[in-house]
Amino acid sequence: MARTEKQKMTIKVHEKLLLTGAAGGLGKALRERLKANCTVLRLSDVQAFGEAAAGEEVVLADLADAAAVNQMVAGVNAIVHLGGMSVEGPFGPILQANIIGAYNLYEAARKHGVKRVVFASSNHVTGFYRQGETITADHPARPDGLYGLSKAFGEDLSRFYFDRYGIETACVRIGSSFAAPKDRRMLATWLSFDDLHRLITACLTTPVLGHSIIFGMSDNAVTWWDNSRARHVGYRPQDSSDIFREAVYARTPPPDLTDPVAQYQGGGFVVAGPFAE
Ligand code: NAI
Ligand code: 15L
Repeated sequence: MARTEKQKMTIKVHEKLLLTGAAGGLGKALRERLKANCTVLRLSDVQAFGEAAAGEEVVLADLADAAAVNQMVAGVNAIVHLGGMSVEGPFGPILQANIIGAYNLYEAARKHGVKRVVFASSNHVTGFYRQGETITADHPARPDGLYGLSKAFGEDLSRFYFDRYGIETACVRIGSSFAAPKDRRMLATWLSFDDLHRLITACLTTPVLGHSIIFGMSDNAVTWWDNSRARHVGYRPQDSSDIFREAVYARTPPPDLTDPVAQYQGGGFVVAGPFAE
């Protein structure tokens, strides 16, 4: 009998799941949703975010602190890694949280025998492709800043840990995951919270994940990304930005096509910085 998407979202293949970045926007959106994917959800962040509820554990850890990350990972079966700097900024914090932090996370996964990771990469790994282009996971990275570069490092790092140690990773190049698209660009890049959860569930449950790069987007009519290289993941988006199109057009001016912000997929990130350290 064919499984429905709703049934599929309730499959628990992991006893204990670690969610990093739990205090952030997406961490908060996923906290309740991910309880369906495990028996115990371990939540972690560098900032305090309250007590553990039933079925939860809370472990505060700075990703840049290898010993703390090692403890954070001990005893989990899989990791959804959202923690880190999530926008363009000075190199110091990006280096600590996203580059050293990613290394610490994969070293801890290796030591503790964790075999599957969902890594929150970003569309800013390929932000310097033009908005009129459609790219696949096979297109070379064209990061649009230090933040995008740090995510490209995370993707390469995870590929190394797959090739060398067999740790499977889905690098989810999240587009724009918010309650609703904020501007015209996000009509192409939007990923609903429910589709994000569907995508993570697919990555956690597909029999063979390997090392996969997948663009994190809903079923938007306008898109710059082709996910055909990731069919084995089994992600079927069920939301679309299309229902927001009219309202977004009504409240935003037409794009200035001479402006790099409107020319490139990364939008405002392609002109952000440099920042003082
Ligand atoms: P956010 O900035 O709201 O949350 C990130 C969390 O990481 C924060 O709670 C922060 O305290 C934590 N963090 C930062 N440095 C840390 C460190 N050194 N150690 C431990 N924790 C640390 O970001 P958001 O929107 O929730 O995004 C989550 C992840 O998804 C990020 O990795 C981001 O780069 C990625 N992403 C998000 C997109 C979106 O549209 N929301 C788009 C593309 C990627
Ligand atoms: C990202 O990588 C950021 O984490 C998020 O805050 C958004 O700005 C998103 O990209 C985007 O490109 O809209």
